[in-house]
Amino acid sequence: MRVLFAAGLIIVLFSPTLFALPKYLEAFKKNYLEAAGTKLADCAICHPVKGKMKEQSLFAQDFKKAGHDFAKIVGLDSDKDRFTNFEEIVAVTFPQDKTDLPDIPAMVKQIKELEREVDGLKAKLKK
Ligand SMILES: [Ca+2]
Repeated sequence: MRVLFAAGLIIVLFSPTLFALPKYLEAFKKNYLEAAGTKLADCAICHPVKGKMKEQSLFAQDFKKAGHDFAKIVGLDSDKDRFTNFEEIVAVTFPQDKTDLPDIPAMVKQIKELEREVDGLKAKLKK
C-alpha cells in the first residue's frame, strides 16, 4: 500500500501537465492585470472543455508554440475572429472562442473617452 501511495505521489509531483496549468494561469494574470478578475482568468482560457485538461484551446496552442511567451502572441488572432488576442483580452472576450467577440460600440466609446482624457492631460501640460 505504501509503495502504491509513494508511486502515486511521485507521479503527481512530477507530472508537468498537472502543475503547468496553475503556473501558466498565474502568468496570464500577471501579464494581463486587467483580466485578472474576469472570466478570462480561468482554466477555460486554455482548456475550453471542462474536465478535459488535455484538450488545449487555440490560444493555448499558440502560447505553447511561442515558447510560453505571452508577448509573442498578443498580436495573433488565435481563434481567427479578426480581433487580436490583445484586443480580445482588453475587451474581456475569449481569444480562443470565435463566437465570443468584443463589443465594438463599447470599444469605440472607450477609445473616445481615452482620447478626451489624453486631450485633457495635453491641455494641462501646456499650462
Ligand atoms: Ca474571440
